[in-house]
Amino acid sequence: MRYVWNLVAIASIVSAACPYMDGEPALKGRSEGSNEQFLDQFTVDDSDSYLTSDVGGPISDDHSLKAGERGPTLLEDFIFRQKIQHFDHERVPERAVHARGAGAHGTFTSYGDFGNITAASFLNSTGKETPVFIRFSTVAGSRGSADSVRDVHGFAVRFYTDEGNFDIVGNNIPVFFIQDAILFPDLIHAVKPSPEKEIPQAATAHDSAWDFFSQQPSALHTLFWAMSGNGIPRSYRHMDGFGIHTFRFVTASGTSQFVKFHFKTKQGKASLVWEEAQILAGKNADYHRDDLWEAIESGNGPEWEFGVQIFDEKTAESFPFDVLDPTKIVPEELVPFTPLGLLKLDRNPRNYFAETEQVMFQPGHLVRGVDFSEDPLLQGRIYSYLDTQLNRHGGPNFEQLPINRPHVPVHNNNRDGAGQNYIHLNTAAYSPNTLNAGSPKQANQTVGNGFFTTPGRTVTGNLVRKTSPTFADVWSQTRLFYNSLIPVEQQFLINAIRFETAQLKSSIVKSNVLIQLNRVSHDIAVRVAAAIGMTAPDADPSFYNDNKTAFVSIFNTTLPTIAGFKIAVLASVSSPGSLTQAAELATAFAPSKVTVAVIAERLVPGVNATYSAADASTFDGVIVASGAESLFGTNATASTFFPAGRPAQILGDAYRWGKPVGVLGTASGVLAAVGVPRGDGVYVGDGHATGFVSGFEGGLGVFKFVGRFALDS
Ligand code: HDE
Repeated sequence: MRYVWNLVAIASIVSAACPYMDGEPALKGRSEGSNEQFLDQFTVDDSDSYLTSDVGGPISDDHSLKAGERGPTLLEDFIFRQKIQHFDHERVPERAVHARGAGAHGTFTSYGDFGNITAASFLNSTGKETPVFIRFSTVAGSRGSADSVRDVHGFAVRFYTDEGNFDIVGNNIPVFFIQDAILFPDLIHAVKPSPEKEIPQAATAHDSAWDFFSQQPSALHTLFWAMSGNGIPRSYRHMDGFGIHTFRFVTASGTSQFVKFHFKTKQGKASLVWEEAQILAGKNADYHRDDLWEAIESGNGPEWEFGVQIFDEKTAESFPFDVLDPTKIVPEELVPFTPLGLLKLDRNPRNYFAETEQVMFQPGHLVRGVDFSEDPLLQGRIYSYLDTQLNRHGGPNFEQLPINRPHVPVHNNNRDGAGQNYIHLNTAAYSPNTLNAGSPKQANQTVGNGFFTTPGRTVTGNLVRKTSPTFADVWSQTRLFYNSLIPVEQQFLINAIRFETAQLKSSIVKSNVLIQLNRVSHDIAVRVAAAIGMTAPDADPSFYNDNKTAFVSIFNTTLPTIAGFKIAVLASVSSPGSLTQAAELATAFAPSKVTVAVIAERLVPGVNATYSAADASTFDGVIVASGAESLFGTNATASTFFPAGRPAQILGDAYRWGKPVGVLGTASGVLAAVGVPRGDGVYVGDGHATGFVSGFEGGLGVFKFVGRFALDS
């Protein structure tokens, strides 16, 4: 038997767990290593080992202990009881929101020494590296729901800094639905499936959600972002992250400024279209999870530039909105983005449960140099995460789980509780004490590099249950967002609202929705009303503005990289030439890190997937190889290997969903057969792939050919 916790690992666990050992804490400086190195000490390697009981003795567990071969199982069978009991307790409560997600490890590298704006140590020198773990998620769906549902997406980042863990528990949308944390249960009850039927899963296309949105119009701005492409990103790699709330950066000497945290994707922002996203939810419910995993495994780990919008409190007073209101962005025209460093994900978790499921982020995981603002949504979150995590873990020691442990020693007087990992040696577990020479000592701004609240941060006021009047205008920025989209994005947004509201049963809710939409734009209200058999209210220009901001549109840019994209080459086993050409295409696309999946009737060497399994929604572009044309059009050979018309459907869907499509050599005739007109994003090549590939790569960078989508006239 070999239970592979090697001695070195055990020694480091002991020293990690015993922060009161003689001399320097053993883990000091470990944050310079990767998360992988840190987590190595907790891994279990079962290779070449015998099965053991939970307490280490070798056993066999493939039969229960019975009284006779046909007799009942005996109570004395501790092996049976241990195995079944552990299984019975395998699940922990899923997250109350953001249950569905995927995570990965990486590194943050600071661009410089930013001591002039923050005392945060992970930003105090050029090139300083800090391990990170990110978890992406959707909000409303259960743990097993599909990745490509329309939703706000979680973007939670943990920095394992050398002064403790710092979490930015953000989203991919820079604003939130409500302005006061006390409304969160109301929002989530309205959005989650109906209590009696538990329908629909992971969707807001139902009455209670829109009832809440129209009664609580602070929701409009976020709702508009969610109904736009931001609600259905191409992947986790293709979205930005935002801290949403205003926070403070504080320098070591105590001067502070407001900051908004941003993570800007280096892959470019990209979005699916709605029908594609819906079909994808059935064809590959794990699409985003897969994409992230594959990108990292193939060395194309995603990157984000981390930075802030930084401004002093006096400047904030000059803005026409309140920066404490989480339904507002600070347009980058008012305060530009200051880049601080680069975040790169480069390692997948080794155990989903231990790492991704057990990671517990908290807005209250702060480090020296960062402070809260008075945003009432943020204030409530500081409580909620700790509380819900106690429920998920069943006790207060979840911070000791490997994925949650800081990479620096923990010294405090918190003791005991279920699952206590540490063997505390200090018997004077209180402060002040003399019996342990006063340790652990209080640390603050001047002593011990301690966390400190911004000096001079003041609040005054009567006790009230009210929203600040400075939070009242919830329509102007919703319109600002809409104005800033290109026409096709506006159309997608309107179509999304049409799709959702057409499923509402209550005409009162529908007319309340129109009242609110009309306060954003009469045009939107009219266009939605037309789809749901209602009449829009009269225009109310007192609400309207023509302002625009850059940086919010998704569809008007070309992606800076296509690495990690996947294209399908449609081939046929009855045309060996088409398979050869598919293989040549795979080689030709390899330098740009685009993967080619060869699709054919059945699996033979060189074929990656069958027509019955493949779907356009899972590819970023589709090419028909020369020789595969017999599978298309009215004379297509019937096959028992795939549903009738599937090859043509893959090509046609790819075109309808705005993707680049291509045909080579004798396959060029399939365009007409499938009804795909020649035009932007349709690439026609000769029998060889030469010259064709670079054009197609350009098409992948365009990503969506927006001219193919209809606009309301
Ligand atoms: Fe959360 N949120 N939230 N939220 N949130 C949780 O904490 C909550 C809000 C966000 O990948 C829960 O550990 C309240 C805004 C993310 O593990 C819970 C309010 C933003 C994640 C909770 C908000 C977020 C959560 C459930 C209103 C963007 C997933 C499990 C005041 C800035 C983190 C958990 C992960 C998770 C409460 C609003 C982002 C219930 C009360 C605004 C990314 O505590």
